[in-house]
Amino acid sequence: MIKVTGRFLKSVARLSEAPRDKLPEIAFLGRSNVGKSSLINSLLGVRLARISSTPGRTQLINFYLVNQKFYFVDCPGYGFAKVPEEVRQRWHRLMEEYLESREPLKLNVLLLDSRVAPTPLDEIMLEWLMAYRKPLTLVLTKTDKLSSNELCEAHRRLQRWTQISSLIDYSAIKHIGRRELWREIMDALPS
Ligand SMILES: Nc1nc2c(ncn2[C@@H]2O[C@H](COP(=O)(O)OP(=O)(O)OP(=O)(O)O)[C@@H](O)[C@H]2O)c(=O)[nH]1
Ligand SMILES: [Mg+2]
Repeated sequence: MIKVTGRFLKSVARLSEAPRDKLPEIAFLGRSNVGKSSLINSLLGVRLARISSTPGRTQLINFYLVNQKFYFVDCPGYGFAKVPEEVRQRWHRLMEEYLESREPLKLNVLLLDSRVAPTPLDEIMLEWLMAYRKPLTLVLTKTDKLSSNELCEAHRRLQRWTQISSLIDYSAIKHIGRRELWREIMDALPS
């Protein structure tokens, strides 16, 4: 088990409010309810990030300081139908600016729900992330809900969808994939 300490630092609505200490950042992205906050809690071994059964709760970018050395960045989810247009546009501006220009950002972790096919918005997010050319890891979430056959099918679906080979099966409930994802994160951090 990797020993970690995490603490919530701040939530920001504008990039100008983000930490200025230049510590490396690992961003967790994906549609609302995909399991970003749960995954962060699983990685940290504590319930720091707020989890809710109501999608679209996290509208701000949340920074968690890990081991005093780097940040986990819990990004606001996309694809929540009930979000007003103005909020959607604000999300777009904030995330585009963050992903495009954030120098300390070292790794993007894109979460996809193992139970459903990637959505058109996942497709756009993937294209965005590939265009920014930062290291990228894909994570299939909630795999505890699938049988092994269903999980194989989810992998096949994803292989048809993207050539990206860095893919980790995760369960935030059973902590499956934790060690593997930590390895990717540690590899992405400057030594
Ligand atoms: N069975 C199972 N449920 C999960 C897992 N991860 C998350 N969930 C559930 O999925 C729901 C959404 O989880 P969150 O972690 O809040 O999702 P999120 O991506 O942070 O959502 P937003 O903040 O709204 O964007 C909650 O009810 C979680 O308990 C998992 O690995 N397995
Ligand atoms: Mg969340």
